[in-house]
Amino acid sequence: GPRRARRDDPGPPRREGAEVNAEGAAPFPLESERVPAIERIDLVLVRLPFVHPFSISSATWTCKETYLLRVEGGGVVGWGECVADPDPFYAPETTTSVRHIVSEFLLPLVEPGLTFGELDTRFAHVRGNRMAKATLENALVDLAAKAKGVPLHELLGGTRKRIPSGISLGIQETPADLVREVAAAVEKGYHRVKMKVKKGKDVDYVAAVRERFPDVPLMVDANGDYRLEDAAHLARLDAFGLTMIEQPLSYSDFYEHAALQRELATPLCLDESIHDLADARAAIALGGCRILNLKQGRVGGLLESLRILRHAVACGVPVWSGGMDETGIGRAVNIHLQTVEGFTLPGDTSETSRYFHEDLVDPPVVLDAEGFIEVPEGPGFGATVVPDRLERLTVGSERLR
Ligand code: OSB
Ligand code: MG
Repeated sequence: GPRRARRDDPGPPRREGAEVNAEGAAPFPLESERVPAIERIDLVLVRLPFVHPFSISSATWTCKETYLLRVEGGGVVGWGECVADPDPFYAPETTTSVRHIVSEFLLPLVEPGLTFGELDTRFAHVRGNRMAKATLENALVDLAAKAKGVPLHELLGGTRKRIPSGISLGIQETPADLVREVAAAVEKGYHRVKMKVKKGKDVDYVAAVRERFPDVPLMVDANGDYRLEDAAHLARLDAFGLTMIEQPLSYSDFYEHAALQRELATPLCLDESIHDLADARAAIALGGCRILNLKQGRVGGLLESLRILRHAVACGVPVWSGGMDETGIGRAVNIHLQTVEGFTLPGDTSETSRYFHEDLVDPPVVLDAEGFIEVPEGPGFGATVVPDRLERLTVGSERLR
């Protein structure tokens, strides 16, 4: 018969002896890296206009507005990009809540010399707020990598030299507009196309794309626009050979996704429902998450991402990296993470030129002739923040320490 993936929960990987972390599992190398000395910390609010407005079922964004956390120490500068938006239309956290949580609750927990494992334990006292945690963790991990003079992926144990690129297309005015966008993406060499859908802009749009591109790896993302009562309608998508349906139901639900999955042949993928390892374990065990969209900026950063990745791999659940329309800083972090074994599907990491005329960093992310992105080999996240661009795109900044 067909090979059946293991989706039952194997529990935390138990080990004996000295090489065991707080969960009783094999420690990740990142857990024993140390937070370097820090001389100065700044929070910088940036705003970058998008090349085109980006629409999902619950929001339209015309620019990327977010915080960058800048940490300076030992003659190097680490950067962390926040994935929260100014609004709570994708996730409950906002740029303002991130500023509050980072400055009032997380920063006071940071001490040079702590390991990232110890820092993570301290951060656990602050509930949720995983985007805030990722912002700070990313900046400190970047600083640690730069202090050692190694690329970020080295601290993660990543080995791939290039990663396959996928694209996420926003909701379009008409099916014809969407087909034009898909044609351009296929021409560019993207390894798979994701299209945003919502009620009333779904089956006809998918049908139009499939008619023109019968074989392109294709998926949809609803950002929670449907209800369980829409199961029969969503089952119409089974005819189109989609690789997955991402987040059809609520951002706060696992149970109904599991019920919906029983009505559909197409695998369901969860995005905004998954905030941490416990969520991933519950969603997978319930049967509502056959594929996992892992956004490191949404789950508290790189260490929690490695835990989620390990668990999903143990359950036979394919993982891919989502994106949050990041600037070159967050985009680079996502690229480094995707060098780790277990990312078996192309991510939502696209070329810089798709998002911005001008990014904060150099060099931009570009696709090679086969639709892959080369992994930067410089220290830390591996690109350079260009001072005059940063100055032009900054709308405010404050010194935190
Ligand atoms: O749901 O994956 C999503 C962008 C912003 C908020 C939510 C999502 C997205 C994307 C775009 O799909 C991913 C990217 O191109 O970075
Ligand atoms: Mg999504």
